[in-house]
Amino acid sequence: MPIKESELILNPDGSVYHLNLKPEHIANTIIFVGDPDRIENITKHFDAIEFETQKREFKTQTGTYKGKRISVISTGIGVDNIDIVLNELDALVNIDLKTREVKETLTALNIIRIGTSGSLQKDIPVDAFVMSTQSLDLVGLLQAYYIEKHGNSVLENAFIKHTNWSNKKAYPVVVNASDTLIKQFDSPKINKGITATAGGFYGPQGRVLRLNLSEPEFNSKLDSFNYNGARITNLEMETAGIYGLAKLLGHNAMSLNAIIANRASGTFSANPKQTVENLIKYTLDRL
Ligand code: R1P
Repeated sequence: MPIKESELILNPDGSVYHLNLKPEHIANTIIFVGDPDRIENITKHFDAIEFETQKREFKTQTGTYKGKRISVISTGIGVDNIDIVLNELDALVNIDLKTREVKETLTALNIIRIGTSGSLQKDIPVDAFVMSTQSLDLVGLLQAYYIEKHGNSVLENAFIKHTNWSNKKAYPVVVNASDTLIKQFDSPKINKGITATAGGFYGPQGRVLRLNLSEPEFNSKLDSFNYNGARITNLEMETAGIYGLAKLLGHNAMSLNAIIANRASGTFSANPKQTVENLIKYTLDRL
């Protein structure tokens, strides 16, 4: 059955609705960033750029780095955008946009996020890097999708017990990064841990400006969680959505975080741009 026009929306030129992309515009290796302005900081290292487009916060540049074809896409902020980006990228490779039928042979994309994030642990200071070996969905995006078996139920159960998780909140799903991409981007100088993905920047990450929190002790519950050495290293707003949807759709994903704030010590990087630049070079060196 062809997918209806209201469900898979295409622009008049045949590109997918939000990303403005056609299948020939993207590489199989894709770097995600949040901020559209971060794209040039990556592609300035490229041999050449062959294609560029932007609609809203979704900007794409595709080119080659040391001969390897790579697309860099900005996702904006939050897992609501990740839902759009992952579904539309998957449509570009796995749905025939002319017949609107799912292809018989599916393609797996390699997705690497280069993001900024706040550390929850004193020993992971500002300007450090964190590789998200797993991600914890605090938002509930994944609950819109049918999941036969959750990612890592032992960790999920341990987290629910440790935090005395209210069953009025979305179930906290834990999803693993791609083992292949973990190996490719690992090094002694990178920290590793569980990245928690929140549904907002202030209250949902325990920040208090003028509003009181419903659960003031939430961040200390996160940073004190430890299950056989597995601990929550950092908080941001996209990784669990990327890992969950990549897993469900059959893509490989891995997220690297430039730590620009340390929530445990209350500090912020003196030069966040340089930290992000360092992480970009770290990532490109291993591509
Ligand atoms: C919040 O300032 C934004 O920064 C972090 C968060 O996940 C959120 O998107 O990541 P990016 O710098 O990649 O956007």
